[in-house]
Amino acid sequence: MVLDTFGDSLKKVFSKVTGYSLVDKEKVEALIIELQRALIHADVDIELVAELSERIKKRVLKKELPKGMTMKEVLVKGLYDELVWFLGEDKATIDLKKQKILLIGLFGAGKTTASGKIAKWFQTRGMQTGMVACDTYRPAAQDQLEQIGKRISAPVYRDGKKPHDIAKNALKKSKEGVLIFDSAGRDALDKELAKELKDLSKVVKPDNVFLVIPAELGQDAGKQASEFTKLVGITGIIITKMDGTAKGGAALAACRAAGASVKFIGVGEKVADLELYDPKRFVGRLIGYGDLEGLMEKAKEAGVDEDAAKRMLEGKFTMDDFKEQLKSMKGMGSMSGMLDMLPGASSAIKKKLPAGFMDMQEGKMKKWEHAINSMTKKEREEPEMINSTRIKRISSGSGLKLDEVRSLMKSYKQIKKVMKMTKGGKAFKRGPFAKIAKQLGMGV
Ligand SMILES: Nc1nc2c(ncn2[C@@H]2O[C@H](COP(=O)(O)OP(=O)(O)OP(=O)(O)O)[C@@H](O)[C@H]2O)c(=O)[nH]1
Ligand SMILES: [Mg+2]
Repeated sequence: MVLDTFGDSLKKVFSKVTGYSLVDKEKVEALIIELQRALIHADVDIELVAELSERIKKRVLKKELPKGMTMKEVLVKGLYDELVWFLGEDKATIDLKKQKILLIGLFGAGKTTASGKIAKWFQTRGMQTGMVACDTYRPAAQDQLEQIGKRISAPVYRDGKKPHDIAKNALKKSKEGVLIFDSAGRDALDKELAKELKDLSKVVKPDNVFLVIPAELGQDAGKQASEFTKLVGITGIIITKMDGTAKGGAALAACRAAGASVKFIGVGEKVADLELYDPKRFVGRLIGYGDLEGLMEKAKEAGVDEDAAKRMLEGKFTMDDFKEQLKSMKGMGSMSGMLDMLPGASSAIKKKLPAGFMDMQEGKMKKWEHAINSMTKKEREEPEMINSTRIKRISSGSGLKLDEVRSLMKSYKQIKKVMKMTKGGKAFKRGPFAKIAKQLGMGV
């Protein structure tokens, strides 16, 4: 299936990984292949894709996992962090001080539009801003800038014949703290354009030279960034038209790889459609999560408690494990998730579960949790010791009827039996359960 956008395919990769119960080496490798496909489809340079894959593998497939983290959590965090790194790592910053900004780039990149957007950006941060129309190459260019100036109430300077004359006059006349110089484009960075920009730069002495690149350039953005850096020098990049292409991610990654920092992204045609570039925010938006915390929560929800899985494999199933299962069932059937990992669980074993267990009502679950909380530590660890006297005490301690505590005990025993059925059986030698056992260092 061909996916429409980079974001859609990344969302698919992340929703797959957050949905996993347990993660093993094979799953990590399969997932990286899927990510590679998504990146290459979005025009990311193959070498960069390989580099990113290696970084993720190195981080996730380590012998020792960070303390307190499951492999799945390491994978989710690793994917997120490495993608952020891939797309630029740090949030861009722009000093809110008096400055001259020169915008350069090829034909139609979005320079004139970006001039207005940046002017607006500084205005909304309380700074007076003017624009200078240095594009004498395209006939209507100065009128275009003047119209934008009118819309945002910013003066536009255009007196003079040659670009550097216009710049000189503007520098004499203007009083605004921030001056933005719009320059002419060409089909390519030829000698003529390079000379024009150098001359302009000599007069303006800009604090910032921003190269404007349209996102649809994809991986070629990197080449352009290097070329301009070499011939005229830049202090940052503005990637425009991020709203209209799936190649924006590729353009961002290519710029980072070329050592250039992306300062702004243009996300529409209007003057307000400009954002200071923040890779974390960008990745968050691509994968549909505001932040890493939200993503990790989601990953935990569908995950399996590896300690509990280990105890299950050892045939142990305490009242605390039972309580954990009850809790996670509230979130969305992790009990069935766990049982799904047991071969044959779907039919034979599930039939042996207490009636209605898989879709137990919240009210009953809460009551059972209260009852378990009323048990002593020893009772929770060895529920077999709970006799009728203890049941009476638990009942009065938790406010449950005697019958309700008895039904809890009955369900617990039935489930424990199911857990035991898997131990020593075929389940251990083949199928996904065996894989989990191996991953937990308990291979048989
Ligand atoms: N969708 C979208 N369109 C944009 C964006 N930025 C610019 N455009 C459009 O791209 C076209 C070219 O923009 P300009 O600002 O004129 O580009 P330029 O680099 O000044 O072009 P030249 O002066 O001819 O070299 C215009 O139609 C803009 O409306 C953006 O972020 N999103
Ligand atoms: Mg222009």
